[in-house]
Amino acid sequence: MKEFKRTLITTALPYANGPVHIGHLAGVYVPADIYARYLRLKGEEVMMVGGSDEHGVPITIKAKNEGVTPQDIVDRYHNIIKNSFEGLGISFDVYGRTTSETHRRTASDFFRKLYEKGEFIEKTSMQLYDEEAGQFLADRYVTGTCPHCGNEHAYGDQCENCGTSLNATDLINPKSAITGNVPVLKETSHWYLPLDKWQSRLEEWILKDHKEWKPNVYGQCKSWLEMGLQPRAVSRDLDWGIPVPVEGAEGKVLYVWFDAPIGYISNTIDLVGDDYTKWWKDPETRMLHFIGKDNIVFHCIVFPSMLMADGSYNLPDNVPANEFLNLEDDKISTSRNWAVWLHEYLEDFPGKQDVLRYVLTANAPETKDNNFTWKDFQTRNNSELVAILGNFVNRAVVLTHKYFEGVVPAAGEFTEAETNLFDEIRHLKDELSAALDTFHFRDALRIAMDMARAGNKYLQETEPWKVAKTDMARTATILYTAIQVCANLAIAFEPFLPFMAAKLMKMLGMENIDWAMLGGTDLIPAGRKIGEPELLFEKIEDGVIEAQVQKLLDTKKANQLKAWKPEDVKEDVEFETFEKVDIRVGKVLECSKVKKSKKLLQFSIDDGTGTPRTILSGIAQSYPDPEVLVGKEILFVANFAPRKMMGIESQGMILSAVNPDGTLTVTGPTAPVQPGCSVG
Ligand code: B3M
Ligand code: ZN
Repeated sequence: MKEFKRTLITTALPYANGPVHIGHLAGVYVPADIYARYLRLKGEEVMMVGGSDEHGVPITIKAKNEGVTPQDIVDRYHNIIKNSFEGLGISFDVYGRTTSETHRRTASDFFRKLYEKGEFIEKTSMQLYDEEAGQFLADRYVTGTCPHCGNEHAYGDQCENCGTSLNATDLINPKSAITGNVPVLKETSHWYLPLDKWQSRLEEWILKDHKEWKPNVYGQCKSWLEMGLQPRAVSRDLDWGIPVPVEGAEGKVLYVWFDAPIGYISNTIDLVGDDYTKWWKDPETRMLHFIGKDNIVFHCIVFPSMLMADGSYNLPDNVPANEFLNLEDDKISTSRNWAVWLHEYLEDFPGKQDVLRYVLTANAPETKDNNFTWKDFQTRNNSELVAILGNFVNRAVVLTHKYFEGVVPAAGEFTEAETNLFDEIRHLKDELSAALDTFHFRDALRIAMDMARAGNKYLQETEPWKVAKTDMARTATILYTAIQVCANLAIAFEPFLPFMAAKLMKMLGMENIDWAMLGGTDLIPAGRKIGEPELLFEKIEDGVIEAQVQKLLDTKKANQLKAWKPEDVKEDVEFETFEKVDIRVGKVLECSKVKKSKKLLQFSIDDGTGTPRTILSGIAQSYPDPEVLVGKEILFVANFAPRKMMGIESQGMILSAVNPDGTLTVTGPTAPVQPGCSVG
């Protein structure tokens, strides 16, 4: 393996169109933070870069829906995201944003250099255009059916169902997200990065030289490469983004996926200025991208092609991408509000940052999608953090206070029990380091927990509370040992549970720790007075969990009602247009199924004229027993042009509500009304 001098850790830049949730954390930020903290403990030179991704269509759509500017949206969410990361102890060395001036300049320069080197192809093509909105429909401005998996809600840049990256023109039955109209094709010209030019170098670099990458990452790259790479547009016809910095490019901005990864570079520059070259161009720097699985192609194929086109940058050494985390067996979704939001968690669970970090690591979706449930959250807290880790430390500290007034006693000669215990800790340290070195954070956490288990077992077997009755010298050795194990735990857990580690270090009077100390038998000197015992974790009661579950149930309910989104609303009509529809109240005289038709019901209605009116309505499947409607007052359109169906003339239309499950419910007045009254 190649030796490196320093490590640059990048973490996917979350879109500033919403807060971050547990899915982001489990997939990207918690593992990246564990790794960065681990390297720092080893004394390595590390930089962990993060920031908000503030361009792209979802942000402009959100702004439009709320009637505010895109800048308002990104200002709001950038701050929420940044503060909540800080709250959880994600130890970014820099957390920037892609609307910064440094970023605009860096991304423009990057584009210009490639442009001047002739690395782009300029191509005119037909793109989807919404005539009514007067706008090209890039990326998320268009939805339609995915040509690969048939998902009807795929976006113009990606299908979230099968993960395929798409061009808007690939969609079947495309629809504008702005007006709902069917778009037309209109000519426009854009700059393309010819990924095909880099195909063979990418194959060599990934498929031959990086066989050690995680199978999910390697596999996705392989299938992309096997499909054959195509040129990809790196500009868009939009007014939110970084203007394409060449002449004649008015109205065009850089594609968000072109500028966002450059954000890693800009944010580095924000932190260290010209020294950024050390982090990005020195071959002795190792670069790692921590991302979720939906970002693999951009970090393994597209961004590396950009870096190769520039020619002066390093390529990532590894891209330890994770799969997805589900919430209570359902896909996490920002738009459906199906998530545990970090900023809300921090409010609801003050002082419990480490519990979330622990649960998300224990359930990290490293090799396959995984699931977060509140029940599991409670169990892991109560039966692991409290019962194993917290319990061990508490016993060691409490007993030291009880028998030695809180002063670490001097140990006598170690017996086999102590030697075995420290042997085991050193052995676990090796396993722990190996797991962390290879990004197996779940395993790593389990191994760290095994150290606490070993401590508990030691106390269970040596029983100092009994020994103290007869042999204080032996008791001293046991508690000296237990305190050393506590110190080891503070080190081993620091990457995972930094808040707990800080508290424990304070209790033990430890100032500086590093990974080399882990496994030590004399970390806390005899004679040191340690702090009062403080609980590291506390039990989480059922009521607290039930409240969180209830919150989710409420969301589910609200989602069922929210069968439509604000952007689904039809276009505005004037009163004169509305007035043209003659809606009236009728009373159902008869209602029966139309023979040979699965869908139609035949109504005879008292419409107030004295002559019953016949109306056919396609609601039979929702009313297996149509009789129930007889005598009911309903609403109908009286001037709906007469239509003949199954040989019967229908003189109007019955108004029904469409339920989220597609069934129909006939609507009517809330109190008795004279048949024939007009509605308006
Ligand atoms: N903002 C997509 C995402 O949040 C995108 C990542 C950019 S990383 C350069 O999934
Ligand atoms: Zn698909």
